[in-house]
Amino acid sequence: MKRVITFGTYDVFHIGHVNILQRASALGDYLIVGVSSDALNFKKKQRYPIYKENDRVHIISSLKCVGEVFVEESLEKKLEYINEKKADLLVMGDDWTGKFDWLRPWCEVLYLPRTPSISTTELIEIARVR
Ligand code: C2G
Repeated sequence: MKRVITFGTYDVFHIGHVNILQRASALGDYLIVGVSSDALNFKKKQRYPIYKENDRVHIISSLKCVGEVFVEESLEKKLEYINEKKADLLVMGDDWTGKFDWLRPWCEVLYLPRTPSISTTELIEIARVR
C-alpha cells in the first residue's frame, strides 16, 4: 500500500490543480493532501486566498482521487506531516524543484511538470481587467 502526499493552496480551484492531484494519486494507492491554511498564505504572500481555508478543504475533500485532507499550518513542518501521515512519496509541482530534496532520507520525492498557461494569479488578473 503506497501512500502519496502533496501540498498546496488550491485557491480558485482550476484544471492545473486537478491534473496534479490526479497524477499524484495515480502514483500510489492513497492520496493525502495538505491544504495551506489562510494564515500560512498570508505569511508567504502577504495576502489572503480568495477562497476561505474551509472551502478549499471542502473542495479538495470532494475529489474522487483524494483519500484524506488536512490543513498545512507551516512550511517547516513537512517532515512532521510526512511521518505522521506515514507517506511513502511526496509529490510537488516542478515550481518547487529541489526545494524538498532534503526529505529524501524519509520518503521518495518527485516533482511533476505544471500544467502550462494557467495559475490562480493569472485568473485573478483576468477577472480584474474584464
Ligand atoms: N500546479 C500545477 N499547474 C498549474 C498550477 C499549479 O501543476 N498550472 C500545482 C502546483 O505545482 C502545486 C499545486 O498545483 O503542486 C498547488 O498549487 P498552489 O495552490 O499554487 O500551491 P502552492 O502555493 O505552490 O503550495 O507546501 C507548499 C504550499 O502549500 C504551497
